[in-house]
Amino acid sequence: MSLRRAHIVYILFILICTQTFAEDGSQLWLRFEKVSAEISAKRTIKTKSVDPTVLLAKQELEDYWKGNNVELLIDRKLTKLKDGFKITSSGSKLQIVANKPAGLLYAAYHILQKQNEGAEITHYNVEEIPSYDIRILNHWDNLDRTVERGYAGYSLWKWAELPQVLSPRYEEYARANASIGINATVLNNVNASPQILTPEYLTKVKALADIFRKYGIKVYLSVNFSSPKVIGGLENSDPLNKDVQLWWKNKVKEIYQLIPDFGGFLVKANSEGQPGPQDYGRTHADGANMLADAIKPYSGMIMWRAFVYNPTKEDRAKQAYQEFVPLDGQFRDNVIIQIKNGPIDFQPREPFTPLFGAMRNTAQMVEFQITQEYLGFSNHLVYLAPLFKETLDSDAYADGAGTTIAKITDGTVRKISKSAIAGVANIGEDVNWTGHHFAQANWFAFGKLAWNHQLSSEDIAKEWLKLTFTKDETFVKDVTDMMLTSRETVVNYMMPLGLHHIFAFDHHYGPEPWGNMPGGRADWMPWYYHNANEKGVGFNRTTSGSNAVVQYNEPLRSLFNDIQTCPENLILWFHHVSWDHKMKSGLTLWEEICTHYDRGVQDVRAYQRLWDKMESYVDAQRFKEIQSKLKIQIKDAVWWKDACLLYFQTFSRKPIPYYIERPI
Ligand code: GCW
Repeated sequence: MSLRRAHIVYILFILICTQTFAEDGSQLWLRFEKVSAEISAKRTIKTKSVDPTVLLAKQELEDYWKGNNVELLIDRKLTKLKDGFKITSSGSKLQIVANKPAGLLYAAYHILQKQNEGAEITHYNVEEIPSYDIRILNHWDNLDRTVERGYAGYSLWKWAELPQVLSPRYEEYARANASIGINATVLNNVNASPQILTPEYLTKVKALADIFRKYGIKVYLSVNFSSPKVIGGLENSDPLNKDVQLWWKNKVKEIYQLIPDFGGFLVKANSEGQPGPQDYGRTHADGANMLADAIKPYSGMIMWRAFVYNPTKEDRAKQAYQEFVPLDGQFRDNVIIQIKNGPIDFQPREPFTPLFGAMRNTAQMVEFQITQEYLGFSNHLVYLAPLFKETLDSDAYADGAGTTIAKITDGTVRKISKSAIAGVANIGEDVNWTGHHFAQANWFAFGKLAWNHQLSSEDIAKEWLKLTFTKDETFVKDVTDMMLTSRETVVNYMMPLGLHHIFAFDHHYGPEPWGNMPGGRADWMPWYYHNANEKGVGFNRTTSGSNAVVQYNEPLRSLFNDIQTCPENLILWFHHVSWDHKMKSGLTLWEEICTHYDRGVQDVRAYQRLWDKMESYVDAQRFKEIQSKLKIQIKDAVWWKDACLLYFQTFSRKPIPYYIERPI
């Protein structure tokens, strides 16, 4: 071999190695092993369908399925399956039946994931019907590719290049979503630019929709309520104005001509400065229904957000309920009210929003935040399944005991024409998609819970770890424990016992309980939420305070209202509590606060030690990157502890217990 040829061979070798062994996290949880030619010659994957989604399911199985023969069938009568599936084994083959093509694709990923876990799948019988009809990501991506509250780089959508240039990541994104059952995506920020509805952008949106379709994913758009005026040149955007109604009808028609399976619109109206129907003296129902009527002929949906609050004298936590409950029953059946899990704003811990269940004749859906706006961005390891489940499993007592948020929103207790659940995406163009390798688990967990809200946080964590890292038992057990406690850990070092929104102004990263801006909006100031003074700390939302408790059904109302029965993890959410108040532990409130902050710090230190022990189980790149992130997390945890305790101490005037880690 000439020197030159040897050189080329060597370069090729390096390229192949880096391709095969690149452990940059770009493959997410999709690390199935290709089957050998020998295995694939031994079994058949059959289908009569020529639907592109079914053929994709077939291809995935051809490539990765090591088991016996598989037959993929569509049964148009089995509507009760929705887009789920049924797997039965008969003789030497698996038969997979679905009502919709996407069901077969989900089944394919299901058995590939089970195969990875080492499950016995030769005799496998299972039926899966998804908890929610629409399992949707909300991207807060702007058209200039910045991402509001995004911590994984710029937006995946390269608007300037679309529709001519199609990044391979569009398809990888769709595949990752399909593999966890996500079937819808809102491409752009709820603080929506009207430009998204121009013909120029709609052809770009179409290009993405065309890629996602095969993966069973429908595209939705956030729309700006003023679009008729801003890009349509109309005099106003009043929902009762006939010209405005016609403008939306035509716009919807234009969209469906390009994208026949377009999902619908997501709307943030009259919230944080966004335009809306109230600008014209109309209600949220007037606005939502006008859009709903325009999109109804195409079976489209309107997701109308309930995240509204104004700088009034009224407690911010009460405002969504006050604005929306009087409108109950007035919304069209293709409108669904999208409600954040907590009444303030994606805090480390909040009680559930009392609006859930309070609107008896209006479809409602939960909005979770997967991106970690208030949880240390993509720097902190925080596994969110426990947070999601805490809300879904909360009993709202809307129709007596057992009326959980899950059952209210999935259509079990109230009929809903289409049920839905949304997660604000944590995805960007970072090589590993989410900034922190462990943040991938939150994307995964959202999809898994949207598919089946009965799954446990633990099972989801284990499945993700096995797919993403290794099946080694020690690794899976220890790292699962770390993941499961990580949400409580962040609550402890940021905002224990129901404290909330004491973040640094605007960017929401570090602590700033002292934050104040003369003349600024009170409800954007941390003291509005913590109310610390010489007597104590916390927001009095009881009957003697803002009376937010009244928005909860009994027995919760009384439970939260009484300091003796209020769960301690929410005590400062509902009560202004004296520094000397005796907690269940026997400590005073002040000591208890100190202890929680310290525990948060100690637990992150324990995660560091644990992760160090995992070095031999993980590839060097991901090991080091996670190790480095934990260094940021511990620095931040100490910062939170010191800042908050020193600040609150100026009011409590009590010593910091000796056992709390120094320096403070
Ligand atoms: O959480 C707050 C964020 C805003 C966001 C808003 C919302 C998209 O700080 O950045 O805007 O909520 O949910 O509309």
